[in-house]
Amino acid sequence: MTSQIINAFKSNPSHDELRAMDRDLRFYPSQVENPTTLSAEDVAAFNRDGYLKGIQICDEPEITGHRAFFDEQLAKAEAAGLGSFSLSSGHLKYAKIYDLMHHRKIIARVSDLLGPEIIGLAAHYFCKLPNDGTTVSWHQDASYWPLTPSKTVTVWLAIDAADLGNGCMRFVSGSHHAGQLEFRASEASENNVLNQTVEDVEQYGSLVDDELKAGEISIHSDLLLHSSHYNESDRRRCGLTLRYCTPDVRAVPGFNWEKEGVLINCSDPSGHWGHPPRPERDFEIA
Ligand SMILES: O=C(O)CCC(=O)C(=O)O
Repeated sequence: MTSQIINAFKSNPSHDELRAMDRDLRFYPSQVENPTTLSAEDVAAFNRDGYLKGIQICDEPEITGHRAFFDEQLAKAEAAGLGSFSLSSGHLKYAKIYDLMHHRKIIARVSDLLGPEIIGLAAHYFCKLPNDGTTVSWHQDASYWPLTPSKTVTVWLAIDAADLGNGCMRFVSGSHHAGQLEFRASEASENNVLNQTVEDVEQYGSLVDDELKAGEISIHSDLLLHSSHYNESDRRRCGLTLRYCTPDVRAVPGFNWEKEGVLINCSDPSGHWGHPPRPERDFEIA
C-alpha cells in the first residue's frame, strides 16, 4: 500500500527548493479586535500560544455523516492500492469537502483570527489506521509550504475522536514565536508520513496534547511546532485538515499552490488565486 498523496494541481517543493525560497516566515498576530464567535481572550490565547482547541463544530449526526463519507472514500482509495493519507486537495474533488471548507461555524472562527476576507487553501485527511505505525514528526507547516508571508492557519476537524492512545496531535505551546526553525530530513525509522523533523522541541515551550471529541476542531498557526505519535490503539484516528490564509499571501511560482485557493468572502483584484468552483461530481479514484 502506498502513502502517495494525490493533489489536484499543486506539487510540493523539495527541501533544497524550500531553503532557496525568499519567504517572510514570522508570526503575524491576529489583529481582530471585535471577534464574533471566539472571545477576545481566545484571540489573545491564540496569539500567545499559537493554537486553540476543543471548539465544537459538528453535532453527532453531522459528524457521523462526515465519517460515513470518509469511510466510503477510504474504501475506494484502499481498493485502488492507495493509503489512508492519500486523500488531498479534497475541496477540489468533493462537493462535501468544498462545503465543509465553507462551513459557517468554521469560517466564523477563522475570520475571528484572520479577518473577514480569507482564502480556503487546502483540505487533506490525516487518517491513522489502528496500529498502523505511522507518525508525524515535529514540524512547522510554514516550513513545508511555498507561501509568503506566514499567515495561514489549520483547522483540524476530528472525524474520529482523537486522544493520546490513538495518536492525537501534540503542540509546543508558544513555539510559533521562534520563527522558522532548522529541520533535517526525517529518517525512515521515524515512519513519518511527511519528511521534515525538528529536533529538541522542548526548548521552545511546553507540550500540549490536542485531544478532541469527534466533531470538534483545533486551530493552529502555520509556525507552531506540532507532531503526532503512533496510533497504539485498535481505534482509527482521522482528522480533516482545512487550511486558510489571508488574501495578501502569495504562493511562490512554480508549484501551482495558487490554483487551489478558493476566495471566501473576498474578491481578488490581483487575480492571484485560482478560485476553483465547487466540484459538480465526486472525483473517481482511478
Ligand atoms: O494529523 C496529524 O497527525 C498531523 C497533522 C498536521 O501535521 C497538520 O495538520 O499540519
